[in-house]
Amino acid sequence: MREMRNIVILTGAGISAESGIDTFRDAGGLWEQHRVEDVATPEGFARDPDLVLRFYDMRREAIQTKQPNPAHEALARLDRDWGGELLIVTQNVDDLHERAGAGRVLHMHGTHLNAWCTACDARTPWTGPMIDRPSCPECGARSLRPDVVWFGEMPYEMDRIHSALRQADMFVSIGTSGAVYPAAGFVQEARAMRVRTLELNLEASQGSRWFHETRQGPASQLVPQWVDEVLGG
Ligand code: BJW
Repeated sequence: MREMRNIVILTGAGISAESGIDTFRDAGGLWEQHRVEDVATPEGFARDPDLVLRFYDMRREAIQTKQPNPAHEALARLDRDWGGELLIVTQNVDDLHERAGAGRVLHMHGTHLNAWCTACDARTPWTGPMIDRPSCPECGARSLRPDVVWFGEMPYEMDRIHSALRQADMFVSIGTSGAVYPAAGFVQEARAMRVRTLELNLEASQGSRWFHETRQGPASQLVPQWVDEVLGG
């Protein structure tokens, strides 16, 4: 096995589940309560913007009441203490990695806490509601939408992610179902470059068979254990 210097971590909704944030595809998850086509596509937004803005206003308000859990804290500790390269690629639109103290974080599906103006393309930090069509602080247009990536839209910073995967010695996937591309394909991309791969998830995911090693259990237990192993050498 090659020496481990560069680590790429992919996180999904499962890492925030124990902080009280709903996942998408688990029993009782967001997609049981809402139709994906209605709330997570540009077409749904064009059809019924009020429905979509209310859905995101509710979630934006909720995440601000949640706290990072031991899994976020362990990754923040890894970020602080790991001397090699590290990139935490999160599909999550919450800010719990950052609030736990992690700095090397990339939000490939955007963030709840930004507004994106479709008139002038500005991104502005945003914690309040959008349902009343507030003006863009940059250009004044009432054209704000949540700065999140919907189905059919291109995830953010894909070049940076591919480049990190090419240079990685280890790829670790935490709390994601492996149902959504391109993130679901990162493990195969890593395998093609002979990168060691590890999955930490509550249960078998759609992508489990691609990983060299899979461990099953809650992220709040598995992630601190794995970080201890890595930092302990
Ligand atoms: C725990 C736990 C605990 C629970 N501890 N674990 C056919 C084939 C291949 C691809 C496609 C296709 N048709 C269409 C596509 C592309 C499409 C896609 O993948 N569709 C699939 C449904 C098949 N992808 C896209 O459109 C993407 N863009 C794209 O491909 O661009 C290229 C392109 C563009 C234009 C033209 C041509 C090409 C964009 C995807 C955007 C996804 N957006 C969302 C919403 C973001 C905003 C929001 O939050 O509302 O992102 S959907 C939703 O799913 C969200 C998540 O980030 C994403 C992934 O979900 P995640 O994180 O995996 O959550 P869950 O709930 O699925 O899983 C949770 C897991 O945690 C479970 O496994 C649990 O067991 C586990 N767990 N508790 C540890 N305590």
